[in-house]
Amino acid sequence: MNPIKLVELLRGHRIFIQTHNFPDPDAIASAFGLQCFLEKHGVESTICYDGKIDKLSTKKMFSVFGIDVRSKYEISDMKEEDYIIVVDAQKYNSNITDFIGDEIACIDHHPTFKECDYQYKDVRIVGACSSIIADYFRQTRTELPMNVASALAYGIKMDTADFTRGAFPFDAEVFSYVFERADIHLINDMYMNVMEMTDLKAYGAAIDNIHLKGEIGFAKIPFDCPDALIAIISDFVLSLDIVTVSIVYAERVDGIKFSVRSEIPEVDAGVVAKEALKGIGDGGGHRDMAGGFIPGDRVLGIGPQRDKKIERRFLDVIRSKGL
Ligand SMILES: [Mn+2]
Repeated sequence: MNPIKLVELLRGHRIFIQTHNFPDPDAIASAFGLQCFLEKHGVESTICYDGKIDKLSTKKMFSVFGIDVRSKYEISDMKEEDYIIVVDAQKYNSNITDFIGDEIACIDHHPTFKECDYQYKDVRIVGACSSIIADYFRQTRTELPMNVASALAYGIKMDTADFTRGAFPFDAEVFSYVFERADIHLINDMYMNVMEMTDLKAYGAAIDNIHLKGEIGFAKIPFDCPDALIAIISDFVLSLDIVTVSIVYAERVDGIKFSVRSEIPEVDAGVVAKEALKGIGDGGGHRDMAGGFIPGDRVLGIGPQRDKKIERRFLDVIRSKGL
């Protein structure tokens, strides 16, 4: 897609850039990069999201890179005719709130589950949404400020787990482009003092509760825990030498939240999450990383020995794939 077409489409309208709910570093960096790109071409925009930003590392991006984002409570004046550009997500996904404005554009790197007629659509299966935005600057030779280059570099690093997860040569190419223009101190700053005491408690609970079924590692966090942290703990369980698939879940007031990881080609984490939760909840995502949820009102319906039943569902699906 030609990003200049997007700029032309937006002129004369009020523009919102919306990330998925509970935005992660790639979502924030993509939105910030796009906002700067549009501004360089004379289009003002506001970054917005629903949900909470629970990770200290994500919040820290605001001060380190100088990013201004608005929660849904701060954009209550959005109107139907306002334009929304969805980044790092797609309309109709379960992880994004349908705001009143008109979703006319989508820039994302996830597979499409439900088609939507955007006027501008740039969905490429690459390692990070930040890579696509970085490419906009590269393609069009648009001036890329140092703080924006640094944020994009950080977004690419985080979403690809330093090029070890879902990364393509494209991600490395555009990374090299932004890294040349970045301030290494800003990027390094993002890696310091980002662990909170609550993170440590969740790690502790997961370590206490971890158990293995062959190469499959399960861990339950028996208390409220933000999405981003469950995901990090799932990565942590996967990092065990004997684990190739990890399933970590937290019991929250609103329901049970899952994070699934796979490092082997036979097991598609997205498919496993979807099939294992079929009928009691919802799940999906990438081959290597996925999420899922059982809403609170469905949790009671699972009945006694809930953990066993949940595990059984995952084991049955994974074993049917031949593991
Ligand atoms: Mn992403």
